[in-house]
Amino acid sequence: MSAKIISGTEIAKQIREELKKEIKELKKRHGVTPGLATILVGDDPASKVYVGQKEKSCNNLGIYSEKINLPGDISEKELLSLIEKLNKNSRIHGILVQLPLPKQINESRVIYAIDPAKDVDGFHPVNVGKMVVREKCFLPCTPHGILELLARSGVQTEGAEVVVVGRSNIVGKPVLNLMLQKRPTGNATVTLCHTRTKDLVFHTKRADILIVATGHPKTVTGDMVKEGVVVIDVGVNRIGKTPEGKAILVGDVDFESVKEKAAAITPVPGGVGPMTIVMLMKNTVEAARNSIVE
Ligand code: L34
Repeated sequence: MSAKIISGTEIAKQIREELKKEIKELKKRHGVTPGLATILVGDDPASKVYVGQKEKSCNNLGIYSEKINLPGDISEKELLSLIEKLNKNSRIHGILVQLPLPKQINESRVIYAIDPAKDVDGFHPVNVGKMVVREKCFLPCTPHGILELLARSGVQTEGAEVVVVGRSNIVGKPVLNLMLQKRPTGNATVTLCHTRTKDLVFHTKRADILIVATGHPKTVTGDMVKEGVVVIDVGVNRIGKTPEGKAILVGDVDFESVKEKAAAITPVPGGVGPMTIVMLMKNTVEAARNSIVE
């Protein structure tokens, strides 16, 4: 058996079409154009690509965007004062500070500085807390994108054994939380594995749905999964360059061996990545809508 490929590229396109309509409505009815500020500190090649894609997606949808590139040696104080200004800027509904940040900057101070109403990444502790207790808030883009991918490709999560590998604040922990909630796209039994898990294979073999976000290539191979599993590969690892100088990308899952056993699997590229971007657009539109005083 060879797995069905779950295309994030295709599903993201569907969601973009839905968003285009909403954005038109917002403009027509309320005269509001959603606005996103993206901040990139330094010149990490992967971060540059991701922020570039976010800006491109804004342009494609008719979202106003400000892309701010700061030198890698900028001080934390300067970054915080820029965020203060954006918090007050009424054209900007969403603020995104691309992570990771250089060493001299304390990431959590930066995240705290963002107005939670403009925190379209859903990283501010106010939003994280609201997510956990299920109040209305911005959901983090990658985990929310994963839920949408599953729902829109017809994968049932209710009562499923979901195994997450990786415990980061931006993927593992929030996806664990969303999946265990009693929501139409969750309601699963969830296990989270990490570097201190005693018997990783015991858990991965039990998974109906396996979500892998370890940040390392080939964390999961075909012999570690059961027949018929649905695999979501969150990783994007740059493992070298083609002779033409293009980056070679692989996920956290050994695609070739796992696809022989899986019922469905997301590819890298073209899986979770495009979903992260489109969910950011969705949050930005929501932030703009929330800003309307009726
Ligand atoms: N603040 N920092 C903040 N918010 C985020 O949501 C992110 N993330 C992660 C890193 N730092 C962040 C992203 O945007 C990872 N991430 C991200 C976004 C998009 C893609 C991958 C990671 C993506 O579109 N990947 C393409 C391949 C693009 C390429 O590298 O050439 C894909 O098809 O998977």
